[in-house]
Amino acid sequence: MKHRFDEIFSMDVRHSQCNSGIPRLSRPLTEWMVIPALIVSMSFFLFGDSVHANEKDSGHTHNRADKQEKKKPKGNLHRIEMFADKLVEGEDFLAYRMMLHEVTDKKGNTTDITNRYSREAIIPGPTIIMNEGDIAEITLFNQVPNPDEVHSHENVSLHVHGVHYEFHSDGTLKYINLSEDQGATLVQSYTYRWDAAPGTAGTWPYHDHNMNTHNGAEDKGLFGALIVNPASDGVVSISQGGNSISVPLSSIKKDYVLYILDDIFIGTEIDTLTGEQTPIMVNPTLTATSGSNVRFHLLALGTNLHQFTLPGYSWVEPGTNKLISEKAIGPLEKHVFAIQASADTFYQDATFSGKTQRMVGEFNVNP
Ligand SMILES: [Cu+2]
Repeated sequence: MKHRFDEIFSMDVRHSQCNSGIPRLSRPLTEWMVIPALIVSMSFFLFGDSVHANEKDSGHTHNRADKQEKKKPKGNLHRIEMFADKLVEGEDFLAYRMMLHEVTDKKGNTTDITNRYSREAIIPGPTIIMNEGDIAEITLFNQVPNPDEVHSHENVSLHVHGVHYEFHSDGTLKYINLSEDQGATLVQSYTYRWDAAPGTAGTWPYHDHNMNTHNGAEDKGLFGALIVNPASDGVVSISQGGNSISVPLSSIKKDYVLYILDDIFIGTEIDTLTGEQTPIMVNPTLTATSGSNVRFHLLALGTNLHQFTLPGYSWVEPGTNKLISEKAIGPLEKHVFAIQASADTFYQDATFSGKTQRMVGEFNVNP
């Protein structure tokens, strides 16, 4: 089934429940953005002021990276440069593009892993993979052409869920955080520091929170995923012969990042051995080798409720030993699970609207 790119974002993916703009101040995010607004705004007044109290502003206010505490990572340091760009084939779509990703370990050895990523701007954006204990310094450049013609606000940003960061790395506008615009302009990049502190393992979305509106141009394609793997000796649960068993994280051969929009799946397939990331676009065919362990990362945007199924397979409900073969996923929810690939099937949204809109893709298992 072919899809024109401009069909992709026919629905509203406004991220209205996102409590962004909340200075989280290294507080772990344990729930998906459901902190009552009152507590949130109170915490801003309590903590927001203290952050700025000892700040002597030199007048240079845009790239605040220099003001952020340069905490040494327990694990690796990731130095990342990304562009926010126009999608090559899309009329009015925007997308993130990876320019540089270097990883420096504790011994000071640096590896350039930029070639793992697509050279183009892609939707979803590059999947950033860290381990618990790692820190990422991500500099974002604004390459969106003619912003005044298309967009009412010229800043573009990165706002992430799940990991820790200081106030300056929230990626929101002054309109929300009452202090500063935390995004890249056409002439000034902006650097964010993400701390994958202990307890932040999981799969998290990141997205723009500046362009078009104070909620950002997420509905134009500016979103992606961050995977934080457990620090060491990580295990994942898979079902085998009707039981839940633990297998080492290192046995996972493929990661599938699947964003569920209102009427399509769109994603990236990652070969965990080489790290290579392949954009797989709309309702993609996923591939696996028979007998290998593979992991699904489902992230929902939009406003619809979905019922994810993978006929012939069951998997472990996260945090339990229970096996399930379908999962209801609502807006802004996520679901991560692993299986052992054994037979061809398909994945789909089994709700009525998911079926009528043919939200289905193949899962091909090769010998
Ligand atoms: Cu958000």
